[in-house]
Amino acid sequence: MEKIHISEPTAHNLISFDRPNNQEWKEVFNQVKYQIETDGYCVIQAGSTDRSVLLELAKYFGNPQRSLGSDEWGIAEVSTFNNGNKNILTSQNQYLSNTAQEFPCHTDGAFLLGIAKTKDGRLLQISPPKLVVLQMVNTAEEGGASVLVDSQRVLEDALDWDSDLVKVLLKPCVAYARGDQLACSSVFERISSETWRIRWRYDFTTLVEESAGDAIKLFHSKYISNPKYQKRFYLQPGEILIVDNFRVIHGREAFKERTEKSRLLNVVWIADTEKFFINPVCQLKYQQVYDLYEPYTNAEVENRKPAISVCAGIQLSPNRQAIAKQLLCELL
Ligand SMILES: O=C(O)CCC(=O)C(=O)O
Ligand SMILES: [Fe+2]
Repeated sequence: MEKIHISEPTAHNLISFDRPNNQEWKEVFNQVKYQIETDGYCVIQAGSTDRSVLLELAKYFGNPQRSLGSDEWGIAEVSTFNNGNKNILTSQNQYLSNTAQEFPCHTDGAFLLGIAKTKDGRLLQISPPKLVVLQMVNTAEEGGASVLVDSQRVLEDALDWDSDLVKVLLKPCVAYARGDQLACSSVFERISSETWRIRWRYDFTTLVEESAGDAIKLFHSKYISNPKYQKRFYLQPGEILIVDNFRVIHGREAFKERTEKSRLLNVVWIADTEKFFINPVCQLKYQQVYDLYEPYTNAEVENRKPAISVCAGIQLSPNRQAIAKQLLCELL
């Protein structure tokens, strides 16, 4: 049995394990939790590209959330060969993940804000996943590096230098639209008294109020696409990247395929804490819109492991926290 260790600081936070026993799993997962809460992401060297390893690991962190592109377990394949969801979105080229083009930094599920009916008849809020777990199976011949931007660092600097810009980013002036999904939101949103989160895409799905267009462009050019905030690294086969989807935005560079096999990642979303809705006058009726969100309800999980609860989202230092709260008040 290999000893579990966190390697010397490399391009990324690498934690390795080799089929640990129960006690060691616990130790590994506490390290993983610590890394995600400190840096917003971590990379685990799993030594296997097996889907079962990904699912096994993902289940520790919460409920896998299905999506239009996933299977019943919540695994979505990211590859240029993936036409698993031969629906209208694929034919309209709405899935950047399944091309060899650059996929600009984004949070997954940015366009999600809805309600679905669960199997037991309850109304579940559908929103972006809390964690995104990506398992590299086959690398590209060239390119395809992962790109991460920690929006906590970005927000800290923007609060120090560009408070007028942050004010726009706290306003509900953006929308992300894809197919029949549309989420109207702010870029940064307060999710608890001390925690914030980002929702971000900057491509054909992004819509912004006319008056805020310049601010969003500035935010992208000065912060998100500034190399100072970007971490780039190549995931190796068997490595699993876990990203706090409320804090770290991720993307990948364009790539060139190998002739013999295409680049392939398996991706699992871990759902946010469940939130249910009721009809206060007890007159619940079927609504078509629930069906649109049904594909995003949680996967059924067998042999659930005790969950490791990771605190996701952006945490600010007390003085910046106070500035952000003040800016939010000024919007009202
Ligand atoms: O291809 C990658 O490395 C990442 C893909 C991705 O971010 C996505 O499919 O949402
Ligand atoms: Fe993604």
